[in-house]
This record gives sequence, C-alpha cells and structure tokens, in this order.
Amino acid sequence: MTPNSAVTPDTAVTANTVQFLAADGSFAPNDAAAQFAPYLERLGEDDYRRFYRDMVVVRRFDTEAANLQRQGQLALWVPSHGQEAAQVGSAYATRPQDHIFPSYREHVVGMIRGVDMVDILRVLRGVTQGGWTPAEHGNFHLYSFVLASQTLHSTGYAMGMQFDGTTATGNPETDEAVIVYYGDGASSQGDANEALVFAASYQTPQVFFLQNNHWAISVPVSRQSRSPLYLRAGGYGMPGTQIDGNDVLASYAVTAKSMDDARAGRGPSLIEALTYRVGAHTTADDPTKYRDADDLAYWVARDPIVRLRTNLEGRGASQEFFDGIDEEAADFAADVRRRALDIRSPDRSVIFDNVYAEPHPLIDEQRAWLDRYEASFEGGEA
Ligand SMILES: Cc1ncc(C[n+]2csc(CCOP(=O)(O)OP(=O)(O)O)c2C)c(N)n1
Ligand SMILES: [Mg+2]
Repeated sequence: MTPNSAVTPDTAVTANTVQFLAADGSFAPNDAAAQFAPYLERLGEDDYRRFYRDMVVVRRFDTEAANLQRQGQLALWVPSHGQEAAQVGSAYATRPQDHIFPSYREHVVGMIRGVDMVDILRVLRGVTQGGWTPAEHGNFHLYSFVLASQTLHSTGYAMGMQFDGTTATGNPETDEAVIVYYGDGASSQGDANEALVFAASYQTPQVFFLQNNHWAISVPVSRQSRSPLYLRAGGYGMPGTQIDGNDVLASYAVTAKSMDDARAGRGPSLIEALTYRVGAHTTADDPTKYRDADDLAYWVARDPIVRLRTNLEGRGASQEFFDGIDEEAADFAADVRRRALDIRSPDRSVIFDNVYAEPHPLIDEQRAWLDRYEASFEGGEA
C-alpha cells in the first residue's frame, strides 16, 4: 500500500462490521450481524432477486449515463458503480411514508422510490431547476450538490414530523421517518455536525446513512478521520453501526432496524456503509492520478453484484434468470438513451422566473442583458 492508500486498518471490514454475505457469496453472518438477523426474515426469495435485478439494472444505467456524458448529452455524470448494495438494501428498508434525502449519487434509491431515471439525467444535463416533485416521487427529495446540506434539511424535516405528530404514534403502517444519505467527505462538513447535534437533541426519527466509499474526490477517508466514522455516533449520543456496504443483506437488515426504531420514537442512529467508489468521482475526474491500483483490485474482488449472484446461484437461480436480468438491464438502458436524446432545453426565461416571487429590477436587468447577448448572434452585430 502506498502512503496515499485509502485501505487502512480503520477503514477495512473488521469483526465489528455487520456482514451476512461474505465476499465469496456465502451466507456467513458474523457475530456483529446477530442482532440484525431477525430483519432478514422479512425477505423472501423474490426480494433477493429484486435486489439483484435493481443492482444490475442501475449498473447498466450508470454505464449508459457515463456514455451519454462523453457524447456531449450531459454536462456531468456521477457514477454509482460499486455502491449498489449499500443503496439498494437501504432503499428497500424504507416504507412508502418515509422521506429520503439523497446526496447526488443515489440513483437507484430514486429508481426504487419511483423517480424516472431520465429526470435524474435532466438534472445532470442542466435543464431543470430541481428534477422532480418529491411528494409525487416516493418522497425522494432533490439531489443536493452542496455537501452535507441535505443532512440539515433532513433533520429539519424529521423535527417537523415530530411537531406534526406523524411519527411515534405506535402505528408502524403510518409512522414516518427520514433517511439521509451522505458521504465520508461530507461527514467532515460543519452542516453534518449540526444536523447530528440537533437530531440527538430532539431525538428525531432519522437515520444518517453514511456511504464511506473511501474517497472525497482525491482525498482518502484516512485523511478525513483518525477514527472509524461510525464511532462518531457515540459522541452525539446515538447508536452507530458499521456495515459491509457491499453486502446488500447487511444494508437491508441494519437499515430496517434503524428505520423501525426511528418510526417508533426510539431516536436517530448512524449507519456507516463501508463500500468503494469503483469509478471516477464524476466524469470530470481521473482517479488514476491519485489512486493505487491495488486498492481498486482489493475492492473489485468484493463486488456487491458478483457476491449476490454467487449466493443466488447457490440457492438455485438458473442461468435463464441471470440472462433475463441482463436483457432487462440492456432494454432499460436503451430506453433511457432514447428518451435522453429527446430531452429538449426549456425556454431560457425559466432561469429568471423563479428567483424571486415578485418582479425584481436586478433580474429584469439580467434578463435584458441575456436577450441582447443572444440577439447579438442573430443579427451579426454585437
Ligand atoms: C460545501 C461543498 N464543498 C465542496 C464541494 C465540492 N465537492 C463536491 S463532491 C466533493 C467530495 C465529496 O465526497 P463524499 O462526501 O465522500 O461523497 P462522494 O462524492 O464520495 O460520494 C467535494 C469536495 C461541494 N460540492 N460542496
Ligand atoms: Mg466519498
């Protein structure tokens, strides 16, 4: 390992890390997993297959989106390759009434909550001022590119649930909770600290789902923290659990317990999902400039999809099943591509329309400037 290596004793899977599916695909729950095992009883064979299907579909989608960016169709793409298990398992542990506050990499969580993936592409093409209406899309809130700002939004929302009395009534069918996704880099932001302080103080119905993908662009997590990130939870006075984020079952079971606790009024908790960003930070990044090839190989050998596939094969899933999923993923990507190529830019006036509720002289001035600028191309004179 080089000095810049992100794999340190602090950040690799240890005996304290909840794991059900070992890297070789065998079902081998460790001691840390024992208390979460009952939550797996909620799952049937169809759920395991659905997890696999969604992971494969989103990885294929991810490749398609990166291609679209390279072909000039998107301004930027944010790959999720490698983080599928952390995202799929946790997403399925939410209930319809829950609210989800994503960062900017949780594409499959959006898909599971009912967001059209093309709407996510619109955001990354820069032709929408938000993307979707959360209330109409599974309470999946808007992507947040200002690191950790969503932790505060989610804590505020969770406090609102308490004030409205929509949580902790004792009815698990209707009690609400919030889950917020953020990264190892975002965990260093002041906003994340404030959100955790308020969450603990108000005992919000909330789960902090920290995806430790080992990198904040080119800064390794080992430089962000001298301690495993889940241990920070204790300092706020809430439970913290580290999971093998490449094990979809660990992600499901631990999130299911944490969300159940949150809905039931037992307060907030923090989950650190150890995973790895296999691709670049975004299409504007080149990880070969700062990342050790050995680290990548270490994590690719712990791929979340391969591990679930091996497990499913052992449980009798047929070659036809896997071929069918691959076909479905290819069709999904083709459909997304076709519709992405159809995205039309809105009228440029929308840039100004929603800045203020009332007319504003500065906005009028800027609108007039843009009109003149655009007109300068039409008439040939500036
Ligand atoms: C407040 C703020 N500071 C800096 C940035 C620039 N920035 C964008 S992504 C990123 C790294 C984030 O890393 P992490 O939280 O680990 O999430 P990941 O991208 O790895 O999923 C940085 C520094 C930003 N978007 N917002
Ligand atoms: Mg990160």
